[in-house]
Amino acid sequence: MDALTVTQHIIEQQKRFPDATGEYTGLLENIIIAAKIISREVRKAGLVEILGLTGNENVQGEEVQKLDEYANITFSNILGKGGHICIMASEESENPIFPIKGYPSGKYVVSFDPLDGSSNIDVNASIGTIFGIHRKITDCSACSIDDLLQKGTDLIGAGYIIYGSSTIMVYSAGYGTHGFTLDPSVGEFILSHENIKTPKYGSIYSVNEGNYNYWDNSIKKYIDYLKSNNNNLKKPYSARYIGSLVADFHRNLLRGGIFLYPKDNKDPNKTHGKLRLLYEAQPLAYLAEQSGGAASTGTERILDIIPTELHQRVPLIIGSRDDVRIVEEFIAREV
Ligand code: P6P
Repeated sequence: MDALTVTQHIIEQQKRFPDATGEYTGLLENIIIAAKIISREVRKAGLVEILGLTGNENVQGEEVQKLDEYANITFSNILGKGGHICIMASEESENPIFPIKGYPSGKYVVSFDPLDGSSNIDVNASIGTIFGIHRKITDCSACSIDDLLQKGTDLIGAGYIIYGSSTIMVYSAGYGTHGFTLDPSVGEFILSHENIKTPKYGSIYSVNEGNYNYWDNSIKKYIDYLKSNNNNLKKPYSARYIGSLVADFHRNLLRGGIFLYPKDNKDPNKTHGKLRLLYEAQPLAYLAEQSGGAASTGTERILDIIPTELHQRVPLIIGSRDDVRIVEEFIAREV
């Protein structure tokens, strides 16, 4: 197979649109450059004083790691100067982010989590960047939060970069999901996982069982079912939970399985689940469906949700299509 870079792949896909201006390709190039810079810093984090905490808290009330502050600034600056966006949302920023003063505005809207799983940085577990791309829907002179609060079915692209044993960018523009592995010796993302398809059911489940006592009965019954011999496999599923959404999602995307972060009544911030809709659940749901999988709150398709707040949280049940369906059946029975 010829080594195909992510840029060549995007240009190939752009040929589907004869009237394409190249702006979308330009935006993706900005994201790719930001990903390479963040990857470089993640790789050397243990060697320079950017491990540890900044002493600040983000809009979520979570301690901000130096590396995720760096990732947020890198992503915001490169896209904010690139001329392709008119507004952005970041997990690390309470308010929307606009193009940097003196730089042009564009026709795209990007929501991103600059470095998800950052609590794993100091223990060298895989972490990741997640992004979703919409077109603006308001007059650019009045770009507003309405451009950000769009449904996942209106996404025109989404992806993540996982900083693990290697740095891999997984991306879709609506024509399948494809993975590209960064070759540091040439500084290019090379096509390594073409047209990813998730098995329709898996043998892995990913959930923080420490919350078991705080879940709804339907989720408790479902996890008990997975651990029994009475499930669809006729043997217990295997538990795999890294505590880093991108890492858990990436494994299940390739191998099949189910990831759950349901709502729980342990923490008032998690009565709607812990994970955020705009820059975590939506982009990953888009990729899951592009790969033949599914993503739901348990009662509603993630991509159908109309966002109402920038940082709103949702329960997330995502992965193999048949596994997600079974969770929904358990929930429906309890209603
Ligand atoms: P818990 C990381 O902080 C994160 O946002 C996701 O990456 C991850 O899936 C989840 O939280 C882990 O949360 O409550 O299991 O530690």
